[in-house]
Amino acid sequence: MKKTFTTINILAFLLLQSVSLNAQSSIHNIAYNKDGTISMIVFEKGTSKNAITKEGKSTANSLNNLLKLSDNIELRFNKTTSGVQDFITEYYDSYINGTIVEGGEYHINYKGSDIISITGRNYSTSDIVADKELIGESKAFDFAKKSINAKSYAWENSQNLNKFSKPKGKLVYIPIENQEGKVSLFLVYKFDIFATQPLSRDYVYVDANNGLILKKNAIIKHSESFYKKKNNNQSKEIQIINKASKLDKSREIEQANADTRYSGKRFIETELSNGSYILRDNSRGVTIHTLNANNMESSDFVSEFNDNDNNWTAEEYHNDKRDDAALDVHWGTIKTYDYFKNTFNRNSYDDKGAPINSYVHVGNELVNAFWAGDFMGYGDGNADIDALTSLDIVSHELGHGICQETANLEYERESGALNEAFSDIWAAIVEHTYAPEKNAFVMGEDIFLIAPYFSRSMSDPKLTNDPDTYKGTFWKAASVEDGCTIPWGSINDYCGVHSNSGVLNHWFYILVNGKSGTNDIGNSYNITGIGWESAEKIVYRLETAYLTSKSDYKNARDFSIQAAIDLFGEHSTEAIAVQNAFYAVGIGGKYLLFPDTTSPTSPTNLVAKDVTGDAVSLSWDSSTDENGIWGYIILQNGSEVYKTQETSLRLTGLTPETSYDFKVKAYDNYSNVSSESNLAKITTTSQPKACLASSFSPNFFTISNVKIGDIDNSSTKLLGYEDFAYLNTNLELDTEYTIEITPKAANGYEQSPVGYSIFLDKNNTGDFTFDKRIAVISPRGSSSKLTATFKLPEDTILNQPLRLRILQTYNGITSSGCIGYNYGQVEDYSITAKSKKLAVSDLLKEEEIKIYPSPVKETLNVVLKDNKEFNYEVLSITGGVIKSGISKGQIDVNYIQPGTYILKVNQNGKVITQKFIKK
Ligand SMILES: [Ca+2]
Ligand SMILES: [Ca+2]
Ligand SMILES: [Ca+2]
Ligand SMILES: [Ca+2]
Ligand SMILES: [Zn+2]
Repeated sequence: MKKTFTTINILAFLLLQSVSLNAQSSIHNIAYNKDGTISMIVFEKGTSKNAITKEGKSTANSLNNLLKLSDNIELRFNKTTSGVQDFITEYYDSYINGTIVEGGEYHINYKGSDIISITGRNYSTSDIVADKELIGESKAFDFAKKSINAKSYAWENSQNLNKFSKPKGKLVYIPIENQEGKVSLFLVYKFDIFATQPLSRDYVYVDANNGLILKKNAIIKHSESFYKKKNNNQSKEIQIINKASKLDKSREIEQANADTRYSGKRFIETELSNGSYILRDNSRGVTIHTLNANNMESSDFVSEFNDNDNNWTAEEYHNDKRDDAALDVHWGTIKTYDYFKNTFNRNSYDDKGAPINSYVHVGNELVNAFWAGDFMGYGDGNADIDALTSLDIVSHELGHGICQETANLEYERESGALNEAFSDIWAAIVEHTYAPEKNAFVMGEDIFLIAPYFSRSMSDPKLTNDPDTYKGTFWKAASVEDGCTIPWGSINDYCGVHSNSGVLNHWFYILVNGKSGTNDIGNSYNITGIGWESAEKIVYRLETAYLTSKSDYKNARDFSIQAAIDLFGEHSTEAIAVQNAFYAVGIGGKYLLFPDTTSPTSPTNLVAKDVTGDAVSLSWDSSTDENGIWGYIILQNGSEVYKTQETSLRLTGLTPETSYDFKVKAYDNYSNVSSESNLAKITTTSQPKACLASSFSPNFFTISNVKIGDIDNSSTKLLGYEDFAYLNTNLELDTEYTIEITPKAANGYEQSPVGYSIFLDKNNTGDFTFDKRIAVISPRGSSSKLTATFKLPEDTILNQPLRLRILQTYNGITSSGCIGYNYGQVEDYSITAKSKKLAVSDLLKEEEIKIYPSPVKETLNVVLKDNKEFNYEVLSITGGVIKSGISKGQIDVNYIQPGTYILKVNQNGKVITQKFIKK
């Protein structure tokens, strides 16, 4: 299923052809993203960083060569971070013509003067679909603000101490997923929109071309999924403005006793201020400050928690307001800070000593806690769930801050699930370190007063309906192809981030603790854990040195094995355990002591169908292998033409009226190839290859059903172009037809104007010029069925399948059927034109003809008044010609299947049709 990166030296060799001599001799191995681009290069041990850098500075040119980037992608140095030991990581960003490409980051890892590895992701200029700035920043801002639709915003609030000014839009490129493994770059304005009523903070991405909201990326990250917990109401008013405290070393620091709500008696550091003690700690070289948001009851709503004698007792604070929750937050924040400082010498979440401010009593019975970009907020909970301030929740939230400043995993889809998992993993580690009596491998056990008495389990994610196997039971749709179109917090939990995190959570549990069992995809395993200390080092290195914002589970697997190798050596117990624990959660092959040299079984039941002039659909039954299947190779007339990890595909680019042979082979996880499948043969039709047309971002609008003639076709895929040209209907000239189109819009886009242009390739040449447009539907909302009427053009070629193309386009119609554009979908069908119906005067009168018998078995008798020859056709009920010829009165129907037929008689230009039944 997945390829291990330790066994791909052949590919590494191919890559060397284009790399400078220095780097050539020094590449150890390479790993790939699902789309085939390079995700990681690992260098031979002892490779000097001068192999790709010059006097300490990376030369962009050599990086471009190594990573196979196109010339107009410029890698710019962003920052350096230091890890444990003498590891150093440099972060780079991609730019195209001076504009940053979000998600196009690379990390280069060094140890002393040696280069270890490069990881990252490439989006190339060939992916750009829209790079025109047409709307201007201020209009873009209006669209962004409208999309949030809040009552008030941080920059409008007089309390904000000038911290938030009206957000400025930044022009950036962002990749948008179209279908699995395929993305397009869009030029957008990016705004940081911080709403205070109701609370939300997102990066909002507005298409610079037309103002459509392409994407939101949550800056505020919650401990709980909104859609999972029913009784959670985010719409209540919340106002929080971070009043950041400045570090003032002159202040006096006191150690105090705190009777925490969930962790018993603990020591905290406080500060004497105006005669009483407050929850502010300046003793660590950063300010850790815990404040009271007062459920928004006071007008100056943020205040200090105060105590007169610095003995914060349960008698004083274990009250109905749950004030002691603040002591858990303060203590938990201090301990999380200490953990990262003591273990990794990390100074606050940003490693630059940023103050850590927390607000308790946020909202009214808010059943959530959150990280908001530079502070944290905690709700009081309700009757079922206590205040969300337990140690694991506090360290979870601060964990989001660390992720934000390092891997910065995008909070959606698989990267968002990794982001959530890192927070849970840090929560487990901090809890294990400072409160070993708690259950480190479950989240929220201190606060859940109702079953199952916790929110997530890392040892058994299935207890809360979360997956423990990649794409196994309870896996939530994460990709567009899987059905999660647009990531949306309240609708789909940003495509399953709080649920799919279960897979990495369970990986970490197995890595620490060990486990034996069989996962949802049938991998059986028996793993000895490596313990907390080694596991946490690997996790830290994975997050801070290797992962980038768009990384997915495959990347996490490949990179963490390398992180373990960096720390503990190749073939070390730790590196093997990392690989095997990923195998246990369904990602990649297991570590093998002796290489796998056995081929998979060959694929069976290869079927080729839905043939047009240039395309065919292939499907087959999957192969098996003791160590798992990586993918399949398609052979066309004996040559390899395509690779896929699926068991079906639509193959295009064929030549009309040509015979083809297809076969399929399987690869295992270790590059062993199976023998060939059965042969599937086809001959393509006469329809020529058509000009290209596609929407690049069908996430927003698609065509979900088309009815025309006998065709009634529903489709659900989010592809920019769907080829249904293998579906044909007969239409007659000079007859009015109705085409009915049912559109589908993503949530929130139902009212957006979408138009339709319908083209017919009436002379079968494969293009769709303006004169071939036969109908349009002007732009309108996408919530109901739409119709257009048309007649076939007089000069339409008769009696052969002709391509009919429907283009669904956002905010307009199109004069050409051969275009690529942003939003909507293109679908092709076929029609066969038939000669027009004759006028009544041209028809034979009924008394002029007699047909018998009906039902008929062998010979149909036709008696015409004038007893001469006539042309006839026997038609199926759908209009297909079964038989035709010239007769004087008798037609042999002996070999026709039983059923109802139409006899069409033409005598001297006069035509009549009559039904008959064949028994
Ligand atoms: Ca006291
Ligand atoms: Ca816990
Ligand atoms: Ca094998
Ligand atoms: Ca469709
Ligand atoms: Zn979270």
